[in-house]
This record gives sequence, C-alpha cells and structure tokens, in this order.
Amino acid sequence: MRIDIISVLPELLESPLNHSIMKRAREKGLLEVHTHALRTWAVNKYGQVDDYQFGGGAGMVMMCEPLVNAIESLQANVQYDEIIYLTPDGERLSQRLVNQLSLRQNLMMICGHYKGIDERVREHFVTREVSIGDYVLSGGELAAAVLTDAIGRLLPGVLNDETSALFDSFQDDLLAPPVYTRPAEFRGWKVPEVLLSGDPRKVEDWRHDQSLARTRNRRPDLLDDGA
Ligand code: 6GU
Repeated sequence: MRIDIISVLPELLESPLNHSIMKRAREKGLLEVHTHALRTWAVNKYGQVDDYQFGGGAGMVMMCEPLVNAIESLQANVQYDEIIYLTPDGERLSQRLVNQLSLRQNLMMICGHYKGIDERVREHFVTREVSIGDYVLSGGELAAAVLTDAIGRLLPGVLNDETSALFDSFQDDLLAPPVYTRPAEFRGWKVPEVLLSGDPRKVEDWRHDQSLARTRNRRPDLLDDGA
C-alpha cells in the first residue's frame, strides 16, 4: 500500500509513522508513506498557500491553486483509489472504514489547517472526507497519522502474529478482554485462575464472557443495534 499525504506541516506526520509497528511496516516495504509539503506548490515566493475567506470573517482558507497543483502532480505518477480529506465534518472514522481502506492500493490524504480548504477542491477532487471523532484538532496531520496507523497495521505481514488484529477491540464490535503477564501474583493481586489452567477452551470462553461484560458496561451502544 502507498499513502501520499499533503500537508503544510509534514514534520508533524513523520514521528508517529516512524516508530514501532509503522516503522517496521515501512522498512519491510509493506507500507510506503510519502509526505509532501504543500509549500512546494505555493503561488508566490512568500510560500503562500492560504488566504482570507470571501464573505469576511476570521480565519484563513487553504487556496485552490497550491492544493490542485499538488494533487495533480501526484496524480501524474500514481492512480489513487481515494483522495481523502481529513476534516472534523467528515464521516466519523470506524474500524469498518479502516478495514475497507486497508484493501486499497494507493491513497492520497489531504490535511486541512486554519478554516479548512476551499470548497471547490472538496467538490472536484476529494472522494472521501474523514473525521477521527467529535472534537476539533488544530490541523489534519494528527488525524492523518491516526488513519495511516490504523490502516497500516492491518496490512498482511505487518503484525507479527497475523491473527492478533482479529482480537482487537472493535474488530467484531466487542471490546478486548483484560490481559495479564508475569508474575502470577503481584502485591497479593492474583491473575484470574482460569488463565493459568492451561485449558484453551476455558480460556477462550472466559475471554469471550469478559469481552461481552466489558462491552455491556462501557459501550452498550456497540451491542444495541449491531451498527
Ligand atoms: Cl480529521 N481534523 C481536525 N482538524 N480536527 C478533527 C479531525 C480532523 N477529526 C476530529 N477532529
């Protein structure tokens, strides 16, 4: 999978995508992430990429021309399956959407800043708009890093134990069960007996019960309608 990300602050994207699982995925060539500084396509020598909004009001808007030049120059080399604009008014990100996007070959992501990007770019180039939750970030970069991480870890060969993503919270609309490691007793606090039993059937049943109970308690909305 190849992901190209257009941003006014590409440095913000690098660190989260250069450690741990994402670092390994990139080193193995399973995930190719290219970040692009929008200023490369600025309209003047001052590096301008934003301007005042028509109609007045506080806040700058990211201009059409730099964005469209950036998009089209990337499109000259790669056929993108989706051009995703990260924006708080987009579709709320879910594991379902992450799963879908992980099946694509080439994704482009556009990070908004200030008041966002000129609406005409959304109309004529963007194919999907994604928000990572109902709160406002100062820019789309952290959201793009979140989306890239969530997608990247699903790519075949990225996780060591390929089955382990199957047990993630949300992968089947259930939260993950509690986990423990050594020692079996710490300050008198014991690990549940069943996990030491060596009986895989019992362990599996216990984990499923715990998942259900945890979901019922914390996120009943996940059980209600299967949505
Ligand atoms: Cl994608 N962008 C910004 N700026 N804020 C957000 C977001 C995106 N998703 C949630 N909040």
